[in-house]
Amino acid sequence: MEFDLSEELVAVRNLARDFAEKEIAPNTAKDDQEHFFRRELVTKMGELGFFGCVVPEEYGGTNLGWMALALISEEIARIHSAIRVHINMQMGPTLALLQFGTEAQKKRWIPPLTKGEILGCFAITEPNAGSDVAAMATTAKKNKLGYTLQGTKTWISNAPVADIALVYAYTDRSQKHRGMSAFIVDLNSDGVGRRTLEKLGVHASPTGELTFDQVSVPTDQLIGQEGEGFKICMWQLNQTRLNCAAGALGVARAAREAAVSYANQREQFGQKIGRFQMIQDQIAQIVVEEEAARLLVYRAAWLADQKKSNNLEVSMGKFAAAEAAAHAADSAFQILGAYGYSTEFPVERYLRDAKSYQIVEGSSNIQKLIIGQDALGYRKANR
Ligand code: GRA
Repeated sequence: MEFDLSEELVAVRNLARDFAEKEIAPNTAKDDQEHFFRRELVTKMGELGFFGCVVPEEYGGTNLGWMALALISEEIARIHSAIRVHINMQMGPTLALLQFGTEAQKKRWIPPLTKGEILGCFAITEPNAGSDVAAMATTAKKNKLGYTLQGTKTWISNAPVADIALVYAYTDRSQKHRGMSAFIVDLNSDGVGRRTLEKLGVHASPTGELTFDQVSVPTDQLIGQEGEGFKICMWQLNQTRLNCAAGALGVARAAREAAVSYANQREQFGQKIGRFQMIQDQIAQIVVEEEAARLLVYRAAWLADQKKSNNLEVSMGKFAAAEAAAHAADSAFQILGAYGYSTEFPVERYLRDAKSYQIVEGSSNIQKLIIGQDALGYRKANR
């Protein structure tokens, strides 16, 4: 068993840390307050190869692996969690194309997504289909030239700005989840509507609704076979979840660092508040939860790099990291008191952003369902 990062991974981590501290940090507070999406950050991350870690060189990637991607996401989310979301919006369509796309589809979309030249997103969630993916109502009806897409997707990260979307829709409702299909949809097509949605946190990553009113999708934009959509969706979610979990680690770390730093400065009752056992209790809890989550997430990434199935390990890592982030942010908030509540300090943002990790990419309850049913032998997570 090896716990040290290779020299290559240390270099990747340092590159991401440097980028986050120099290029993201100066604008973080302003972008959060103004709900501002900084397109040039996507371009720079593309240039640095951040979207190409699990992409072969022939499509413009670096092939450094899942561990590299996890380290990058953690470093970026430590500075600003919303910017971490940009990574997954490029990765969602890229990963589905890599695994299920034709050679022509890979060549068409993966290089520009990897370079950050076009913006991606993935559209699963609908007003009446969140955790229950199969309850979606969007349909893609076959016509002479391809498909006609009809329906509404909501809470889609990047919906207001993306160029293309990986969209899941029913081609045959009677087949239930076996009648779902996956498409790459050009979001500048006729009949596509977009509406921005406001939310508690993750402000610098725009979120919105996508409406498809009789949108034409050419046949060569179907990913995989008709009816493979649910399988593609579950596969894709397992990959993006891992990276999302790495983002949660970054938020947990940022909150823990803020709590420790403040506890070492603030004096009350004649001593640093870190000297009080109740503060030590809170710090100890968040340190251990963060570190336990990190080991779980890194193991899931390591398994992915070994090309071993890791659905169960990803769910464990995502659950642990989301909960660690939310608890660390809540504890930091409490330790900083009024300075935690203040919008002049970042801890209130950590708390707002941390809460998102308990919801997105499969809620904490969905992860527990996957883990619990696997443990009980009802449904194996790794298959
Ligand atoms: O046997 P079969 O052929 O009928 O197939 C079944 C099963 O074997 C079928 O799907 C198969 N399947 C899988 N195949 C491969 C199920 N899971 C997998 C898998 N992991 N890999 C139906 O199975 P089922 O168990 O009856 O399905 P279900 O109960 O409808 O769904 C299971 C589950 C609840 C886990 C699933 O629906 C799920 O993961 N729900 C959560 C949805 C989710 O994560 N949404 C995220 C939205 S995107 C987002 O949040 C973006 C945020 C951006 C960011 O910040 O990163």
